[in-house]
Amino acid sequence: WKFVRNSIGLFGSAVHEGQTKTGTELAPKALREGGLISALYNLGWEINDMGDIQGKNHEIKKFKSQFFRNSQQLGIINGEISKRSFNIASKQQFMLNIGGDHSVACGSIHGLLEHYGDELRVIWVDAHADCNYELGPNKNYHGMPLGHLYGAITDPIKGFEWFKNRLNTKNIIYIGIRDIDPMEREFIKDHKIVFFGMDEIIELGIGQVMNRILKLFEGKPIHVSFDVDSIDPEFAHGTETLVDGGIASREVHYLLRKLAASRWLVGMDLVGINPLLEKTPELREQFFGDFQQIGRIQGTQTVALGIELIASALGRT
Ligand code: 5AB
Ligand code: MN
Ligand code: MN
Ligand code: MN
Repeated sequence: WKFVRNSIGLFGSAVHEGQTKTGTELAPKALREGGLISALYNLGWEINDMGDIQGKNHEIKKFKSQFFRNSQQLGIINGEISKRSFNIASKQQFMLNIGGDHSVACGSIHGLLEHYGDELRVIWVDAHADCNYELGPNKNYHGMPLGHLYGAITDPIKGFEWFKNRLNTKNIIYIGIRDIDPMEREFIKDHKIVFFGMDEIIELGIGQVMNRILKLFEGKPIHVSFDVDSIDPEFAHGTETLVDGGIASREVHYLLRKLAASRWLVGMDLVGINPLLEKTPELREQFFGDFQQIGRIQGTQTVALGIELIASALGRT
């Protein structure tokens, strides 16, 4: 693989349909208005901005035979994401997918698998394992994209007719997980999936964790799927599934800088930011969708942190 890249293929996945709260669909706009593009430009990247995929444009009024909540709609959206991700990878560009909830990682990873095949390695940074199947506990697809990519969901799902690539469980490593459902726990154990939970991060230190990961994935194209709920709520509270006892902000920056320095990083999802959850109900009501106002007033810390994290992953030292 030719790892030297000078341009980024970027798109937003304005999607909240993988769970029940609205707000994650506003994150691409918030990150753009917060200065994402100029931050990347200042790092010397050429940027091919493809704009945002709007979940709501695919609204299908009647969900007759849905497998999980909004399954048909998520199938159509992820099909589009997969196509974009594949095209970006084919052009030797860095694939940057701005979510949205974590349901959008199905498409981005599927598209990268199309190009890199079994060589692709995935680092999943998250408080959760996101590998439920058979509906999981909540029927929410944001907790299932990996279950789907691992091939554990075998039912054909309307909207997902394009879905064919599988992610080998040997080719993924989890970092930061600390809230796992029984079905996921069994699956991870049965498939001996490598993970560094919070205990391992504390015991080994993030430096040793990254050494081990980079040794295991040496010379392979790596994609990082980054859910902001991996971070301790102290630093990132604008997300819907807060789990206490998470990774510190300085440690996730280090993790991403290490990946950037390896030069093997070929893609990133940044998911889970919900700008509305940082606001008081009154402010949310008053300034719904108006990020310039919201940004001026208060509390876009998680959006700002998101921009910083992407910069770390894209070579800021
Ligand atoms: B996230 C839970 N495991 O399946 C489920 O935020 C939570 O993308 C999933 O990591 C969290 O509903 C999904 C309980
Ligand atoms: Mn997740
Ligand atoms: Mn999560
Ligand atoms: Mn979450």
